[in-house]
Amino acid sequence: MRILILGGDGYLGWPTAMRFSAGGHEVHVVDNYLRRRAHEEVGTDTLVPILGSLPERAAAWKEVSGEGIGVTEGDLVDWDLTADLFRSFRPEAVVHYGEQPSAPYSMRDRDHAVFTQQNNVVNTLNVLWAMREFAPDSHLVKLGTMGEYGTPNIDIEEGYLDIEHNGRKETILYPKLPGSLYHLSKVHDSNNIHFACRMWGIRATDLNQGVVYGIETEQTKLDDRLATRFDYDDVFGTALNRFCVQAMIGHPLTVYGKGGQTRGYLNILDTLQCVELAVLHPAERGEFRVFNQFTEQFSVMELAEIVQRAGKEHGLDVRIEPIDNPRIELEEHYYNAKHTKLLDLGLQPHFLSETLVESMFGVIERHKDRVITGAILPRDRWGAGAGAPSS
Ligand code: NAD
Ligand code: USQ
Repeated sequence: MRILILGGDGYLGWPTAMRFSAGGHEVHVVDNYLRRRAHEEVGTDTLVPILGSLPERAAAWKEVSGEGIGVTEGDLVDWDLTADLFRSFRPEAVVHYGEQPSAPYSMRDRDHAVFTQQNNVVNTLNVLWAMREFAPDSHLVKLGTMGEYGTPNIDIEEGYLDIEHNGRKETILYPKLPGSLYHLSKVHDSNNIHFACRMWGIRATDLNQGVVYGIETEQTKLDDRLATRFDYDDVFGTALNRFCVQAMIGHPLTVYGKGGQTRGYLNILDTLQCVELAVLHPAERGEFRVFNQFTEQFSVMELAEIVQRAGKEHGLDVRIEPIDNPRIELEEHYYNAKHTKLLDLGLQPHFLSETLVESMFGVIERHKDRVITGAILPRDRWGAGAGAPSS
């Protein structure tokens, strides 16, 4: 299959590209290195070193595997670039990771909020338009987020909700109550994609993904030059990845507030598996399919305790020291999100265990001299917060 991977230089995009390439698909990646520039801007860097550009990464992959990955270095907000890309490559599947993915970055100030929404919403709109014009039968597999739903006081369904109102029934898109302007950009994307499916018959799968953890995949392990980025900082690092690095350098685990914030989590190996399942089982013409992509739910405090126990096994003395929550979010809430559709397609989950955390410690230990300690504690706050609910 011809597979176009948008955001192919990222944490998830690069290992996805190698996995599809290893599976015999024709793969082309696009990236404008926004993520690398944003790290420079906030004074942080990936813990695990990565090669300097996509052409270098593709050359290393060719050397190791014998397979080619095509590369375009450019911005999907640029319509001419996006149009040329779709016209020439004519993808059968489009895997869209290419957005600004950090909630704290989007909440820094007005400029970062506007940038995040413009970058994410406009580039996705360009992609939809390019599909309509140049690849109308292709299938969009778009990375959305579980955070689109927020933390409602009822069960979270997979995309849609059946309602009865004044005696009549309807199926509607599940109501969204996201907690950051980044998460909200994903809601806008979902609405635009739904529109494109209804109006133009685009095929789309919105993968509402939980928080990802993990460092290695089958292909990244083949050679140090094939590593993917691994971030632990306050702006781009995600909870479990951060806690593992903190444990390794002897920093108390930064549980925000009461630590009751519950989210869906998944291993990077399962991200790759889920995206592959979605690509190999495309949506119908005009269908807007939504899958909740995670394998387990944890509260932040539960995650911290798992890391603490794994640390003990590894000979580390790990302390948990809750700090003021820089975000405005509920710290104790109901959370029960459905996630059966990917399992129905054949997902074989890799569950979180202390052994797995210990294996992450191994990689982190090799690179711990690279940790920038000034980038551990949160620097961005959600705003004035006066009167804002925190529990
Ligand atoms: P990432 O930042 O490492 O990857 C995204 C890539 O897209 C980056 O390399 C970036 O340079 C590129 N990009 C951004 N805007 C672009 C543009 N306008 N043109 C071209 N390239 C552009 O992030 P990630 O962690 O790999 O996440 C990938 C996707 O999955 C994102 O859409 C994110 O919102 C979503 N997601 C991630 C997680 C997670 O825990 N990592 C969880 C749920 C959803
Ligand atoms: N948290 C802490 N301590 C930390 C870091 C985070 O307690 O040191 C808490 C946060 O307050 C939040 C939870 O852990 O309640 C998750 O935070 P996170 O930074 O790991 O994840 P989040 O900001 O939600 O964003 C990440 C990715 C984003 C993706 C999202 C999936 O960066 O791209 O969309 O996970 S989800 O959370 O399901 O929306």
